[in-house]
Amino acid sequence: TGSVRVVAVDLGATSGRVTVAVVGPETLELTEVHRFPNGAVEVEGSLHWDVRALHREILEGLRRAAAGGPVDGIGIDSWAVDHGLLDAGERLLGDPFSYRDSRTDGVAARVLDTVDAAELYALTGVQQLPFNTIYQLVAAAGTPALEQASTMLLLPDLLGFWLTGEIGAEATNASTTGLYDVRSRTWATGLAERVGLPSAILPPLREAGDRVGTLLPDVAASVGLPQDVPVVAVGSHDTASAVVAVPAEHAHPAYLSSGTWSLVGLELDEPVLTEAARRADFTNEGGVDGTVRFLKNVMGLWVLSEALRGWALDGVPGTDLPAVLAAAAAAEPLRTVVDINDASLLPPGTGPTHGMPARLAALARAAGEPVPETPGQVARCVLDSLAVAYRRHLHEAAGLAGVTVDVLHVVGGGSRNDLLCQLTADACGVPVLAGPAEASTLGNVLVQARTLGVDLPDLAAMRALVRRTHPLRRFEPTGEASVWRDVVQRLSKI
Ligand code: LFR
Repeated sequence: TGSVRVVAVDLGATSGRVTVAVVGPETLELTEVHRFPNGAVEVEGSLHWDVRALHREILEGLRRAAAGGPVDGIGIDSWAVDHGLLDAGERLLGDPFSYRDSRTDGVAARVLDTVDAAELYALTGVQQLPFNTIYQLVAAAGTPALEQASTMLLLPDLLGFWLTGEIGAEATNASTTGLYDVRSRTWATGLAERVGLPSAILPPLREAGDRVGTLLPDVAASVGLPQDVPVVAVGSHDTASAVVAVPAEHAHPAYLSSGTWSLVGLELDEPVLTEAARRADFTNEGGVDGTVRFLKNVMGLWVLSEALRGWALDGVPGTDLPAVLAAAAAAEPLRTVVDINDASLLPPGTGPTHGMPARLAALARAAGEPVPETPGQVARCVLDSLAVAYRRHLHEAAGLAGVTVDVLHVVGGGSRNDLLCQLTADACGVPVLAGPAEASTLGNVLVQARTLGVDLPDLAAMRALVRRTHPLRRFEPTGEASVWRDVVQRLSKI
């Protein structure tokens, strides 16, 4: 096959995108055909995703893609861990919860009373995040939804099911659930049963690159595509797809996938399941082609975007993103540094006590740091604190895996943020190669193209194509490395 025309659906926590891509051995062209806002919806005190609205937007995107020419394949990726439950008749039982919902508070601690943390890590290799699917499902114990559930589908698999009628779980995303055996690459069914979950709800696994199925007749008719268009399983965890498109030249690249979350780490061949890795709370998520994404979840640009949302609601002048970033660039460097991974920053919130600026002020006060007052100071505090976290975790990852890092690839929307890229280079003490911004979509279409017969045999070939077609921007480290060393120390005393 020379080249193919495929559709990528890439769903993020704040927006979704449908993109048409022409992919060939020397071609990688993207055209975004549909973009729509997304966000968790609060219903009776709980945070949910409106997955039926997402389905409708996917259909709209497919319609627009179909209007522009033939479609050879469709792939879906989204954020991880969240899921829907289907009953025996394959109907969705309630609206899927958002991972930022508070119902999982305290659940991990309860599970860790039953299963030893070291044993859990040896089996699953994942970071302790309160919203890991295992904890979400344990939180649902005794609810009608879980009692009636016959299948659990992660969100990209649920949306793919609505296109094809096929049930399954793509492995990169399954690896984030905390119910997946990182070494055998199968569901950890014994673990599920031990924590009181019905392991029968875990659907058959599929690998990125497998064909999911073809379009259901009514779906095909409604979007104007033939029924035989295949839906291809891509790295359905958005971070897995983003890592596919890291334009690295060498094995074991260091990357920062920068968006709502900042995922900082390395691509490895084998998981690192040592006690040191567990204590450092690193995750070993599954990558495309059997690779391991050895990384740390950092709270990310979520903190800034949630602050921006609050300022907009309060009508604070001069707080659009460009204005706030300009003010941050002009603000005093490293004035306030906080632990950006503090659990208090996870839930959404606005207003004088629950807003991000108020929560950052509370962290600053507790740490004896000056409280950020202006929007520019708040944004600078977030960016400086992110950069400090990247430094720390990049060094940890390199040490734990025994890998030397001489360049850091920054991909995802955050790679467009010049100030953050420069601070990242300064903090980490290595050059930053920024781009591509649309990494998840690129990884999605590259894997589809290979399945459909395009000559892109492995990750190296896919990355070489990204390098040939997407210019990167380079940020050299500036300033004194000792400054950042001292800040890491200042932070670790807190
Ligand atoms: C990024 C991401 C992270 C995952 C978080 C929650 O979009 O997928 O990798 O930990 O969202 O699902």
